[in-house]
Amino acid sequence: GMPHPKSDMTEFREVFSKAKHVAIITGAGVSAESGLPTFRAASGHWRKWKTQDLATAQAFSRNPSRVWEFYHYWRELAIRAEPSAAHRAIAECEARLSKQGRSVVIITQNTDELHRRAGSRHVLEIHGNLFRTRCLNCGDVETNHQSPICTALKGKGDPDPSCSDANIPVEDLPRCNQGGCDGLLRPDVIWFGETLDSHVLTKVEKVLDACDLCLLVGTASVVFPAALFAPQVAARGVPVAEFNIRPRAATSSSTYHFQGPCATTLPNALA
Ligand code: BJW
Ligand code: ZN
Repeated sequence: GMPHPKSDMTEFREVFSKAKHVAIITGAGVSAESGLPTFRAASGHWRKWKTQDLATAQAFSRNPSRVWEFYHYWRELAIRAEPSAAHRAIAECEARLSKQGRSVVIITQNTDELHRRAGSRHVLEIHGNLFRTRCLNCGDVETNHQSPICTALKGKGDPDPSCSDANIPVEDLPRCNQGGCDGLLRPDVIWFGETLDSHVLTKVEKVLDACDLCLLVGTASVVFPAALFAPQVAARGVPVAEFNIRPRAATSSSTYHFQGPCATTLPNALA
């Protein structure tokens, strides 16, 4: 069977000190200590729905107002949040290693921009970005940090299960302002059933193929294709170090597992 992952920090730091190309795969757990709820925890529910009920094109076409309320809530949370000690440790590690001719690339499933705001330079956002919109009519993609993104969403998006839908008329939801298009905008994130951007995936493949150390931070590793990235690296015999509050999984392909909040474990590991 699979060997159990080790939790030997001294040995990890030895491996880390020799690594030239570090790939860091992150998930919602890295933003948990910035106050953003993770997806698969009880706190990850919005009203009476799970992410799987809201983060789909079907949900959006059935009820764009509800889905926009959900994303408005997320955007407001993310705008107010500050990068955690985990984001900062990753950014400082990249800055330090790059001066030594070593590379760090962050492959994040998060859409909250907190890695960039912490100062990380090489970030591949595989599930898109909360602060970009895409027009359903003309396909135009825009960066948008306006909050609220439209007047009708002001004060909406309360996650409490007792809250009812705002039922915003579709013409009052975010609309495209490209030369008279006026198409309905959607958040430029990757929903279930949608394929990841092939240009981003090509870059991810290069990073995974080139890395000689991989960190897996704060992700449940249940969403595909991201769940395959660390096992793919491990299959080449490259060490994978997992940082998660949950206990190590018997099925884990990681070489190292450091249990605990990553805002505590990472700064120590990457110092
Ligand atoms: C801490 C911590 C602390 C907490 N310190 N740790 C069956 C088999 C294979 C595939 C499929 C299947 N059925 C369906 C699929 C496909 C589907 C999929 O994988 N579904 C699974 C649920 C089974 N995947 C897709 O649809 C993807 N596309 C695709 O596959 O295209 C090809 C295709 C097309 C058509 C049909 C089939 C295939 C696209 C997936 C897009 C996911 N998008 C979301 C929403 C993004 C927008 C938004 O932000 O709203 O991305 S879903 C959501 O999950 C979000 C996240 O990025 C993603 C990953 O979650 P993450 O980061 O792992 O968070 P959590 O909450 O799950 O875990 C947090 C972890 O942190 C936990 O482990 C905690 O313990 C830990 N933690 N605090 C350290 N302080
Ligand atoms: Zn348009």
